[in-house]
Amino acid sequence: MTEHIIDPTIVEAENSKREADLRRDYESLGERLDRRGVSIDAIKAKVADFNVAVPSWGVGTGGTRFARFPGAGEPRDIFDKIEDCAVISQLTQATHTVSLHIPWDKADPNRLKQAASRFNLGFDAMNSNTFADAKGQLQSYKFGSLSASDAATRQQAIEHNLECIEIGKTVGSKALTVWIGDGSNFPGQTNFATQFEHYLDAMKAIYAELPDDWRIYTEHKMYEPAFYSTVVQDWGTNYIIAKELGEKAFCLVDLGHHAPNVNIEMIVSRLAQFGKLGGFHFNDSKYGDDDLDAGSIDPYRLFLVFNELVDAEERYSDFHPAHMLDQSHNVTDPIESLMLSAADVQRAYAQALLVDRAGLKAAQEGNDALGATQALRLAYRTDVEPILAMARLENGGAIDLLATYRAAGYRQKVAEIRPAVEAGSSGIV
Ligand code: LRH
Ligand code: MN
Ligand code: MN
Repeated sequence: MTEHIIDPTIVEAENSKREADLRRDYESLGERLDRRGVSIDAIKAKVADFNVAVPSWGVGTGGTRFARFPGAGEPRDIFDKIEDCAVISQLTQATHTVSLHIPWDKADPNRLKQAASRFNLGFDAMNSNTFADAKGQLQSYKFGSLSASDAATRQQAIEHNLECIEIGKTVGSKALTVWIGDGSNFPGQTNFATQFEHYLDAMKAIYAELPDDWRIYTEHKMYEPAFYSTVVQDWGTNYIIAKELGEKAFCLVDLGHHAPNVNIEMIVSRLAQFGKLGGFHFNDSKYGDDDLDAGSIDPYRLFLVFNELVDAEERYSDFHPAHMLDQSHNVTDPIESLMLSAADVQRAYAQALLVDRAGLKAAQEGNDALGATQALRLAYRTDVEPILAMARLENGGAIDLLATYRAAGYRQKVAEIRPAVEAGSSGIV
């Protein structure tokens, strides 16, 4: 039986305050959608099926390279993190998996599995970390990892990724995500071709050990921590990598890893068209890899990404990209941010499902630019909150995420058990 961290009677009490209004709102939205030939229940079923993974590192308070301001009741270790993830999953009913980052979450894999199964949580992709040095490691990643000029450093980075696969096998993961910070800070510091050759050779060694039913995701990022050049800098390089590695290799799109104003939804379409779209790290940004909450800055862009995903869902068979949040919460309670972000990702999906695809196609074929874009706007402007809330209610989640979480007083309770963390340390994640 699934254990619940938030007392279900609190969730029920909060829901009962809102249920009658929700039912009226759902019915009235249902009527309006019906006029557009859309079944609200069909949309709700798809939304209820939607899962977005929570990154273990997201439940800790984030920081910048300048400072980190700890919050109350921060998780002490991965087991506390799993409990925080269980709260998010219980209330949203949209986040049934957790993504681990090694070595940050290193623990006995069997204990990890047990801890998660108490709450009916599974494990999403394993994330390796060769962008920082782990305690006691022999070679430093200061000048790169999988693409380093030093062969022993590359070998160490390969072995770390293989260790992540081993841990993942025990916990029941089916994917490895590789993001490296390798690059250079000065023109001439490295040879682009040699560096990329080293990277590809190292990735091939990792790929050779990937189980047959696994996927490997490579995540590109334009810059940071390297500021002049980055080895896996954009979707073009990422696509080359996936092609070079083979059919279990896919590209991962983190929404914050692109040049400003890049048309991300078009990248999504291209990768999907050529069978190499692996999945997403959802977040939002104003300037760079800001890791702000999904949908908080440019919700229309998130919708446009989902518009491409729904299009691809209809176009291609065997299309099932992985969804994960990848955010840093510096000024909010991470659980609150992650719950609302999961709902915002679901919202974009629901809105994209409302697009009149036949009408859009007709407008596109008739070169009716305004008619086509209006089809998107109409879907985007529909308030789908009753659909999301009803899906949560029917699955035992909370109609009002924030109010229910706050009413349960979870953060205050864990703050009594988990010791306060001293301010002063910085941390980019
Ligand atoms: C890199 C990144 C990558 C890491 C995470 C902590 O910026 O997006 O996904 O694993 O942040
Ligand atoms: Mn990411
Ligand atoms: Mn990032």
